[in-house]
Amino acid sequence: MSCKCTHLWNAISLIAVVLTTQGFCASDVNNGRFELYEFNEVNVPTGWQCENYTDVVGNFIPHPGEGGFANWRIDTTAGLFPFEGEHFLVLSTGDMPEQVTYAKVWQSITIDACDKLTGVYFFGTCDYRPYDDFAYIKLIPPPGDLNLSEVNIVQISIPDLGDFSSMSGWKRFEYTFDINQAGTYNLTIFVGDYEDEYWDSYFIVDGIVLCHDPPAAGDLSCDCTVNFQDFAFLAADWLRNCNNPSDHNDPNSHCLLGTDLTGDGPVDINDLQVMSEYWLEGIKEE
Ligand SMILES: [Ca+2]
Ligand SMILES: [Ca+2]
Ligand SMILES: [Ca+2]
Repeated sequence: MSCKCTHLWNAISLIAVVLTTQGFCASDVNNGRFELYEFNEVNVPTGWQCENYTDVVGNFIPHPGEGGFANWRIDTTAGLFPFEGEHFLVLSTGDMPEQVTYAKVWQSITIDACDKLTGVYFFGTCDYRPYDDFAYIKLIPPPGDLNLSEVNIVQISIPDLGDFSSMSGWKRFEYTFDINQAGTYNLTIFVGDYEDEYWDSYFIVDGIVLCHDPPAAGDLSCDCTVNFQDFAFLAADWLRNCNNPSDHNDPNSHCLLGTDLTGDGPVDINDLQVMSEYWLEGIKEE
């Protein structure tokens, strides 16, 4: 092989390594932050397969044709803003009587043991009980894969909130996988009508990442590490009591992100102690 060819071969090998590395990275959540979208009739999120009403927006205000949002806990005039970046995903069950009773997005992801899936969600409804519209985030094994079981990450429905009501803001979720759960799944985000086809419910998500070697606690901002961004959430809630409904449901609190790390109610020195134990642990995922 001539010298020139050797250089060429080395270059091809390098490209192969890069492609292999990128192939590995592709097993992470693709556009889980919903910053990329296709301009269309609605803004379909790049990297996800979609069915029915899906939208990528920078601000969300409920817009029912019927039903109402009298008991929503956010300021429905200002609406909801992104948890991170400039955009997030909105799924809706749809409104007037129609064939459509659900919306969903999904993509294939590969999980390793000890990975942590984290992100934030918001659920709000213009419907009422007992028409218990519901939403979930699940990992669903591909058809025919009998070795893996479904993994429930988030489940919520109208009885969790009350009629014509919503959460008070973004709520953080996290799920750490064990070795028996390692494998390839469809990461599925879904909202559905229950019993009838009337009136909107909305399921809204942002900031979904799969963390490798994550800190065990303290990452409130869903970026796989613990730093001043997380401390800012905790400091803003200082001496609140997240077991107190008025704090828990205050749109200005971050209790839903888990600022009460010890789970005893107050956000205090004990929570700061937990955060400091994991300070700067984890690798920031891009
Ligand atoms: Ca975002
Ligand atoms: Ca963080
Ligand atoms: Ca606490």
